[in-house]
Amino acid sequence: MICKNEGVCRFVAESEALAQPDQVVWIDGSEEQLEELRRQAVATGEMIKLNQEKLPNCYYHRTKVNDVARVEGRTFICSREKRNAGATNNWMDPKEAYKLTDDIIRGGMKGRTMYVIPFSMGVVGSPFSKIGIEITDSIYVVLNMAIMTRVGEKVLDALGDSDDFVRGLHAKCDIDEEKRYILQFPEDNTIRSCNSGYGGNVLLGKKCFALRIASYQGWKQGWMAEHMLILGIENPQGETKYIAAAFPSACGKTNLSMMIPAEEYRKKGYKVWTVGDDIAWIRKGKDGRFYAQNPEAGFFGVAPGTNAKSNPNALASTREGTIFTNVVLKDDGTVWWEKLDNNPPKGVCNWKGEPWDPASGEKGAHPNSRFTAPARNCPCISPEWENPEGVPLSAIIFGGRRAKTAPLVYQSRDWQHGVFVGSIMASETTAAASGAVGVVRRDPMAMLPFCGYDMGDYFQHWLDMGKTTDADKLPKIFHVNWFRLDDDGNFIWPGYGENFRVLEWILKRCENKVDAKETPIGYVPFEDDINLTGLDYTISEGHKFGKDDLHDILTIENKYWLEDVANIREFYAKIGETVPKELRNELDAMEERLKK
Ligand code: GTP
Ligand code: SPV
Ligand code: MN
Repeated sequence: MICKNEGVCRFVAESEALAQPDQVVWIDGSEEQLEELRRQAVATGEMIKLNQEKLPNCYYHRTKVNDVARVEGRTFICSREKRNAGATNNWMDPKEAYKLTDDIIRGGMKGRTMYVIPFSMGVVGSPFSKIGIEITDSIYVVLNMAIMTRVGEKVLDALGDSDDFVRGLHAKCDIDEEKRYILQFPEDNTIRSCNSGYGGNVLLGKKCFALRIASYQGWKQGWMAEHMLILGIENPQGETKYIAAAFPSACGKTNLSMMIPAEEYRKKGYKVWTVGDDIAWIRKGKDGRFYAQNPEAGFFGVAPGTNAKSNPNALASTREGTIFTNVVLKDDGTVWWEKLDNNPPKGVCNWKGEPWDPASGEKGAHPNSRFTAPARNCPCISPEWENPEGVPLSAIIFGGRRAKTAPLVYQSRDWQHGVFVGSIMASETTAAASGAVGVVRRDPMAMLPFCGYDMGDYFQHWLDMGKTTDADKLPKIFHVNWFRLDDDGNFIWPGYGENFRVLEWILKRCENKVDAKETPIGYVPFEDDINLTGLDYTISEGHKFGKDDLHDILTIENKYWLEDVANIREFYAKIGETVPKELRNELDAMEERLKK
């Protein structure tokens, strides 16, 4: 492969001079080259080839035990001015950041091969796609990037002699967590990542580019990069409406994007189509509506909990050409994780590669173990998923994991109030990032770890996108919570395919086909408007889900919400001066309504 792009050549030459690999290999995107890399990775033990009859072209990988999730504490926005990273991001001066990582990466690829991956976020050649070059010394990264993005020579052809590409440099170094850094330089279109080999830290097209860098680009260029799934809902008449939804990591995006509607709806002929499961790039179309595009080409999904009942489409997506990371490897060369089925394998190793006794109570698969599966494998992939224009959005849904407080669903009063609803999102932390699990934290628009600039400016950008659009063209904004718990810690709402009952209400609201109850926080369904026909769910022994439970999870407890108001004030104060006045007013107004 010959590189004709001066900027790319310079970036590769500089990276080579710094990291000093034994050789440089350009990823051309051919199956032969990828196959040769798989062979090498198997030879060194980096990957294990799985049972090729049961899981054709599937591989297994274990990360280092200290390297199993995103590291938010070691992730930095390196803008020239600290103010532009904002109070919710770690900030490092770019000069200092380059120097720091120069010193860590220098000579770090000695004895290793440096791979150069030209990749496209979005369909190659689409005017809305963006190109990156990821340099890495990890075959695992190359093979994952080849699933998650479009890679190879065709990307360089599409780039031509343009300088508009993201420069990503990843070096494994020694996987030393004390020297692990995930650095974004939004003003330089540059990413640096060292001392990790875990997904979100090293597949630089994903969170680092498609969210942190792209959110900054979107702010400057008038579009949005969001941590959202995109799905299409086809009704029995064959019309499809699209929805995007932002939930924090491990809060149900992949599941919702691939859901199979409850039996009641399937019978009638409703279908759900997946456009994307994690990231949406949203632009205003020629007709003034918002269009969402999935910049990725694969799913990097949470394995535990995925099964033939909860998410058969995700499971089907992983049956070919998939890489499994940190799950349990079985003797027959297949894989297992918690809740895949009720038969934990005996006499096998856990995700760490240590002998594991399922009866010990210890988990076999890491809670953040993942599959990397090609999107095209998904049985319900939308025929529109590679439409370069994206799909028009009828609704945007925000959601979090809240044991209490947030009701099953509510609708915002209008766009501005909807932005407020997104800005006050909160969720219990999960295993997708290192640190404590189950702590409620504010996570606006599910972007707390992914916004590449000041959070207040980001809110303003959301408001501006609305102000410059006709109100009737704007997606309606909702909030959902599938995760309300009873006093014994059981999920009250059945979730998964039954969430379709809520989606139905949302679409009806978008089409003005159903009334709603006004509450201090927004519009909540009248209980009779959530269809419970055919719902058969046992919350706990002897307690089936019924009308009373629906009543509970639709009830707004002013006491809890007033506690939340105090917490939101603190959060806004932390973000600082840049929180738009409109949102502060919304907060005051909500408090007033709650006190009445
Ligand atoms: P990231 O890939 O980290 O961004 O996660 P995600 O938002 O795609 O979450 P995912 O769909 O993988 O779900 C994470 C966990 O939430 C899994 O254990 C699911 O089983 C569980 N989950 C998803 N949807 C529901 C639901 O409707 N109800 C309940 N109770 N659990 C759910
Ligand atoms: C998330 O944590 O939101 C993920 C997984 O989607 S990672 O790619 O690791 O960020
Ligand atoms: Mn995610």
